[in-house]
Amino acid sequence: MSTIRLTMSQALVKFLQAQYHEVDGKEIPLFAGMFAIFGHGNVAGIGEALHAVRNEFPTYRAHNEQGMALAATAFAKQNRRTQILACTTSIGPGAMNMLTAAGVAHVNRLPLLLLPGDTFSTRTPDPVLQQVEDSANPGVTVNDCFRPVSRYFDRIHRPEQLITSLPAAMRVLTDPVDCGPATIALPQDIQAEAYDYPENFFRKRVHRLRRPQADMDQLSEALAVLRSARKPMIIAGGGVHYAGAVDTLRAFVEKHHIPVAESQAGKGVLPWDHPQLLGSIGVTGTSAANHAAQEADVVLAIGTRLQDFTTGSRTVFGNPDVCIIGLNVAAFDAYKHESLPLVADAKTTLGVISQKLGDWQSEGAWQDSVAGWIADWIRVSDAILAAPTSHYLPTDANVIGAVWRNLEPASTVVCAAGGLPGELHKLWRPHDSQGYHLEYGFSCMGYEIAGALGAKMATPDREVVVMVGDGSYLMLNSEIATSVMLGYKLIIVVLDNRGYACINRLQQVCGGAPFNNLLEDCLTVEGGAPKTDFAAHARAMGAASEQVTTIAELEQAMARAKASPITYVIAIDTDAQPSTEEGGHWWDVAVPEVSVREQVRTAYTGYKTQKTKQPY
Ligand SMILES: Cc1ncc(C[n+]2csc(CCOP(=O)(O)OP(=O)(O)O)c2C)c(N)n1
Ligand SMILES: [Mg+2]
Repeated sequence: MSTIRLTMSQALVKFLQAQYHEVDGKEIPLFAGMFAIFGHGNVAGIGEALHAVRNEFPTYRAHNEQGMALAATAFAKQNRRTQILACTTSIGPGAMNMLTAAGVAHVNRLPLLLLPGDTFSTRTPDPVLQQVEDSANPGVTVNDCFRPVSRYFDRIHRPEQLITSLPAAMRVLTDPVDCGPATIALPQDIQAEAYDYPENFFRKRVHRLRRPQADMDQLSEALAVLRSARKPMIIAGGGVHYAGAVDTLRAFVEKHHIPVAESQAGKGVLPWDHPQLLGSIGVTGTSAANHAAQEADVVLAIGTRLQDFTTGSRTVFGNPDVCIIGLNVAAFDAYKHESLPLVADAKTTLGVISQKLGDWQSEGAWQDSVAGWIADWIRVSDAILAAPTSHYLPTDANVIGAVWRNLEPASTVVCAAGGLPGELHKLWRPHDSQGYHLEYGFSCMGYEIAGALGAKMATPDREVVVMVGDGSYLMLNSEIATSVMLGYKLIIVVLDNRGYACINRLQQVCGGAPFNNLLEDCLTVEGGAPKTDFAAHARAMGAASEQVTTIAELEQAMARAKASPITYVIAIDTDAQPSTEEGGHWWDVAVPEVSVREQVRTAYTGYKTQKTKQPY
């Protein structure tokens, strides 16, 4: 057996370079490079290995470990899990900064390879800088925090462990069911240790998407239910995108006339003006989708986790005899909500179902109702998105309308937290399947700008537009500097309503007093919190920027932003109070059972009434 003597770090990087993904018949590198913030615990080992291959395997220097790992997560989401950016950090705080991003990738089932440095395996110099000592368990390090948010976790105590560990990590990263973060903690002494690796370990490996076929019994049961359906609908989730089933779904609904509602992750499966598209469903749903859900007798839920926002905390379906068919590659999801499970790949299975259904279509009367609801919603949302005629403080919806009107079809909007995700879910109108990029599994503040960087790296030819609240911007904005440095141009629209407006609204719906959300309701020095100059802040990081006050000014600024070769930030003051009232659905947020506040007691009475609508 011929061998090659390499450090563990050199072997790791060489292995990553030998991984390929077959996508649409073409082989592309599985790893597009690595984000790295060096420090104690990775600069000497991994740092040296990355430098040696810097011309063929790019290393990207970010500004915040959470930011870079969020960018890597978004990169994988935007390219539909076909390519990955790995992330390496130093030990201690550098490693722990990636924890939140691991949670994001875990919830959203996105491939993310995390390579945090770790303390010495030999322990000879212990305790080292940044080592959290566990007095009872010397084997525990901060990297153990990654276990619950990783789909694969390992710590490399011997260089030869890579030979079994890395292929196992690749399985998780490329598997449609187990997909999520793989964390491989790398003690710094082992990173630098050499070993005679078999050459064969570095052979080219081509990964392909596994497409499990449906079980025959599950398939026949699902077909029987579908054929008996009078008022069927589909809920499309992110799995439709990840299975590459967008075209198949479109052909399916055009043939069988089944309307489609979308979860946050599913939005974009059909262009916004498709005649079968009901739009968003659930808490942030359109009136069309939620009407359909109230009446549907069969719901084909495809590639969705059926989280509470999608199902209105299990109350969006109004028909007591509704049957949900859970078409999902993950049995875990397919069996949720007492669904009839159909555990299989979405693309293949939709094709099979369509063939077996022949020319079966949903009932004409149902199709007519659906068409009416869709037309109503388009009329209503046209009015909401239209340019305002008076000069009041703009709303989120006004800004969304202006941004959308001024973009080319090949644009992607990115968002994650605040009031905007709900507004975008209802109102954004994607022209194609990559037009809408929402992280709403974790709804992680700070994902917006970092995630947009990752999305832009995945699809550099698209205009990537971030819509971000003042709260999320202030939480994590440092990857603006990375976007400028790397030449990945973003358009960032900051909606400054001076605080956590959506939580302020939620607080009051629950009977709470306005408290600690809007800056005016927070403890501050005399005179209140300072007004943040977002345009100046972004300029300080090298972006171009401007502040606008009206929607008309925003529309003009969008033209300058599109023409800008560098990241362009537009800040606009918005009204913290209104959100789109049309559409929407109840959401289960626990209200205090006893309180000195009358408003809370009233809210609790309403809450108890709503709770009775849940099945159990
Ligand atoms: C990391 C993180 N911390 C806290 C929250 C809870 N949270 C959700 S939205 C929000 C406020 C967001 O404020 P902003 O970005 O200004 O948007 P707005 O609500 O004003 O539209 C908070 C605190 C979260 N989703 N993520
Ligand atoms: Mg805000």
